[in-house]
Amino acid sequence: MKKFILCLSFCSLVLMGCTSTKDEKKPVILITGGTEAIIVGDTYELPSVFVTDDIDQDIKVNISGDTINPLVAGVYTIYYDAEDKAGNQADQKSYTLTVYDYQTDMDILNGSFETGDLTGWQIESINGQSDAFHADYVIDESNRKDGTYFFDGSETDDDKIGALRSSTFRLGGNGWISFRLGGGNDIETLFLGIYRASDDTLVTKFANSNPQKYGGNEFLVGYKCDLLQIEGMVLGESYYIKIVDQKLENWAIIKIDDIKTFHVIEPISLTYETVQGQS
Ligand SMILES: [Ca+2]
Ligand SMILES: [Ca+2]
Ligand SMILES: [Ca+2]
Repeated sequence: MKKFILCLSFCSLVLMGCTSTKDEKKPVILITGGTEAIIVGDTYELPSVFVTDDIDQDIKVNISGDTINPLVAGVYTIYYDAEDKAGNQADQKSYTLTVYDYQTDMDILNGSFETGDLTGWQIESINGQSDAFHADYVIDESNRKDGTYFFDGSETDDDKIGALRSSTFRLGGNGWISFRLGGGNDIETLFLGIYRASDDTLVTKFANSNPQKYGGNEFLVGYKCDLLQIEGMVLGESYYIKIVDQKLENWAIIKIDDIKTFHVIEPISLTYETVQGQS
């Protein structure tokens, strides 16, 4: 009798073993890295692709989708599939590379003031005055700047007014803009405006909305905005930037640096905080 019981236990163990070796779990595909976006002609890296499975080793990855041509602008997507020996299919993964066209007129001239003067910029008058802006106010003092130089309106007095107009740019890339502003915060009288070139209409504007971020108005603060989320801003259309100072007292100056109107990936949040434009 004892032998019979032992045999039953052994047989059921074998049966349980058989059941647990049946492969019902699908493999898992992991992709890491890979360049997100480039300019036509740039190099890029494909992502690393790994497959893991509960039972099978060395599962092959099947690759399908687009053939990337970094010399032709476009959105390229590659798909990754895998199957274990039992026929379980992994969830499909994909990788997308966007190749952007770039022309020099997609960015403004001297947006970081690295010429050390106002090359590429035009001083304009407001009510016959333009004293808020002068090439001498492009300085190389210490600040939270980009490169060596930035424009510092505090080189003159609060009660000076005027405007500074950039070269025209054609909106391209992923549509993001980034810039650094310091000085006063007043969206009505002291701002960075974006104007449509065809009719000189103010489309959107930004103030130094977080002037205390680094402990005082004197420090430049980085901002970024997805212009394609703003009504009236479309890829391919031409715009220009105008820095306007109509403010007369109480931190009535503006500091500017690092204006970039062409990006292929979103500017990093560590340096540039996201802001919404105001109309
Ligand atoms: Ca499996
Ligand atoms: Ca600069
Ligand atoms: Ca002023």
